[in-house]
Amino acid sequence: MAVLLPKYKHGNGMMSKEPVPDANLLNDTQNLQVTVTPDKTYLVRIINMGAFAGQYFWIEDHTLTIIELDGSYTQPTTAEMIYLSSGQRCSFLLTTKSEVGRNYPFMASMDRSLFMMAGHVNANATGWLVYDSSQPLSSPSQVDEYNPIDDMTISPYDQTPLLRKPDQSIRLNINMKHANGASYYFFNDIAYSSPEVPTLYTALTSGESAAHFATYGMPCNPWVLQRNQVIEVILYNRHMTNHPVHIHGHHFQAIWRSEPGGGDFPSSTMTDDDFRQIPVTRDTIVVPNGGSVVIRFRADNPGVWLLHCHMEWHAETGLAATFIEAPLDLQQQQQLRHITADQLTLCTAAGIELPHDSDNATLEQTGNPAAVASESTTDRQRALRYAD
Ligand SMILES: [Cu+2]
Repeated sequence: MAVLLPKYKHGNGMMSKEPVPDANLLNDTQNLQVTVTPDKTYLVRIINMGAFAGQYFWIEDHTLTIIELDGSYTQPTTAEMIYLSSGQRCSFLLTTKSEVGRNYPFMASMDRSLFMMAGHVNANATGWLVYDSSQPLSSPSQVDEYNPIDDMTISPYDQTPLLRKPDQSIRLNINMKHANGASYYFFNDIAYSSPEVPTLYTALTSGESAAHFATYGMPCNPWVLQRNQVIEVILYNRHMTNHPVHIHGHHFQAIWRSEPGGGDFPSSTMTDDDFRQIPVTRDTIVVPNGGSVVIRFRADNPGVWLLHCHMEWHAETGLAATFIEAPLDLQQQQQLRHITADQLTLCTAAGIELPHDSDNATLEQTGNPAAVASESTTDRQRALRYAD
């Protein structure tokens, strides 16, 4: 990533075409063998830890019983195939067959519709459930089409009903552009860039100003959320491929999703009665190309949380926004008086310049904004310019 990212960002013939993986891997290998015994139920946890490609996954002649998505337990739901975008997770129960006598392949197949760059790709990784090591490892059968279960149809284990009547509705348009030889991804025409003062410290040190979005500067695409309100985010994907959008700090309800190419969410004609009444709960959702998705969550977790595309290339070139949730409550909770040594280590690792005078590394919650970075151009100064 560190080698490829500058090339991706600045062209070099790639024209923001994401590097295509050379090969697919299961547990860092190919031809993975998992020994199983008959008549037994296994819990299988699976994560797409890749930076870019979505994955189809299935086990030949076996049914998966999904019980968890992205850390949120679900009603047991059977599926023949699942799709995991980068960053998505799933747990399923797998009951093995009674008879022994052959072994069964399982497959992970990369979603090649995402690939803009031509070239040879070994998109499939095969492994085997090994019932009998004396038997051959047969080749997987061809599939005619990918037909994974629609995650929107899966309901949460606790049957939490739809969060109705959102207090705040946030619209985010996904798009990308080339400019000056570089490529950028946008939510609402803003390509995220990291503020000079980390947003958390701005929230903790700017007193009542922390409750105003302009305090944070537009480059971090800030949205201030009020405590315990129902927040709705409508994601419009104006781009030609899908984007898996992930939020920190919450599981959300995914209450509506269009088909690919399905256009904008018809907000003027939809009411709460038109949504799934017990919607799927997860933290990463695929927003289809040329389509849209509606998610909701309750702002009950004060903090500074990123919402971003889980494809690393896009997150790195701007597809991120910052939710500053209940910042005044956060100030009360954190009672942060000093930047700890741990945090200073993080700053150093992130290349954030520290004040020369160590006394300046003290945060006082006096209502005096941006206490840690009074020099140079600060996030707050940018914000004030914006406010003008
Ligand atoms: Cu993306």
